[in-house]
Amino acid sequence: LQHGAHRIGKRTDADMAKWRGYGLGQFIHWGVYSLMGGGYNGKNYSDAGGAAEWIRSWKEVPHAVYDSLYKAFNPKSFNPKQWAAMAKQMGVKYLTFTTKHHDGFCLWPSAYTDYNITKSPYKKDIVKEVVDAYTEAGIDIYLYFFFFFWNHPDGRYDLITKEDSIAFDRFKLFTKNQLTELLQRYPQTKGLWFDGTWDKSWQKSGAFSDSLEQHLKSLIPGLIIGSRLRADEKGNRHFDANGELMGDYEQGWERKIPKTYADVHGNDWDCVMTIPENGWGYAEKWMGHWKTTNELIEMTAQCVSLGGNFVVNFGPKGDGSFRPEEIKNAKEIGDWMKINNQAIYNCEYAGWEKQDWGYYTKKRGEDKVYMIVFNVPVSGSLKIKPA
Ligand code: FHN
Repeated sequence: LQHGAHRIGKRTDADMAKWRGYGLGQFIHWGVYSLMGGGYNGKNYSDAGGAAEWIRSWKEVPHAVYDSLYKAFNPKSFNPKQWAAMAKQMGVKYLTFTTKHHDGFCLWPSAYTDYNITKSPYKKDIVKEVVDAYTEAGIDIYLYFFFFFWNHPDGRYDLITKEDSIAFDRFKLFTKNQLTELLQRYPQTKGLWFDGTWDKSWQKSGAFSDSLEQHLKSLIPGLIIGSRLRADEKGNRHFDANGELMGDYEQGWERKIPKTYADVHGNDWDCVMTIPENGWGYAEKWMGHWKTTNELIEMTAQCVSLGGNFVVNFGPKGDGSFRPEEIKNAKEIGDWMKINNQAIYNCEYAGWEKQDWGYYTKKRGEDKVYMIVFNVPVSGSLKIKPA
């Protein structure tokens, strides 16, 4: 394969070693969709099973209404230092932040489209404010970037005609320019978290995705990019035609956690998780069951026990404030992490047989195994079965 995996096995450099030691991260989905809170005209998109950040695709919402939301985007309660302080107290080591989602609205002053933050009443560079505040708090920054989006004239779901390919070539150049711009404007960026690369047009762009990855890594040596960016020349994503991971870690675990260590095939990976059952942007009405703090802590332990990182998503409101449930979760997770973070940070799969009472984690590079106990047996005794 010319555009398959260029490395077999894990990265061994210091930047990636730091990434695999994070344990706990924060995802933030924030954009003009946050102004709608998942509802329109008294109805909730979540009642129709829709994720709040996808509300523009809901038949109830006229595109003209959605596409003018930016004119009202002026988050009076947005305080990036407070966001970073909440994340710091929670114990997260990295943030993945949406620079642009499916609607294409850029939270930074992009030179490549007018559909950006400078055209809103807020005007200021939100990406810079978030990057600076979190970097100052000692939390590493990963920028989320959605590839395909609804309102770009050169976007194509598939490449059927010659005209499609000519237009999509323009779209690919636009994409490369925006990504170059992001890394040049925010050189503190440790990695990029790509999304929206599932369309046929992208599956047919394996060579471009390969050259783009190499270009981006030339701008920031050590840059970390997961498996959602690349396609190989046969249209395979995440894993190439030889079954090898294309990317520095597997990005397939979204709202689900591997059952066993075998499920991760020895790769680095992270799990990104919503607090409600689905929905990443702010929704006034959350979908289904909302995870308790204990459930989120157990998921953190479960992911680290299988060698991955756990990333909890927060969806700030259009005014920049958080839901009380999210503030409570962050505080309580932080209280737990303050006491127990040694069993999370820089830990890995211990290789011992999993027991019902909870999870083992092992300190990387040391002969130290932690038992994170969630279910104390009636017998009161904890069975240990070292390998
Ligand atoms: O469609 C998006 C969704 O809105 C959200 O951004 C998640 C986050 O991982 N990714 C896509 C769904 O897989």
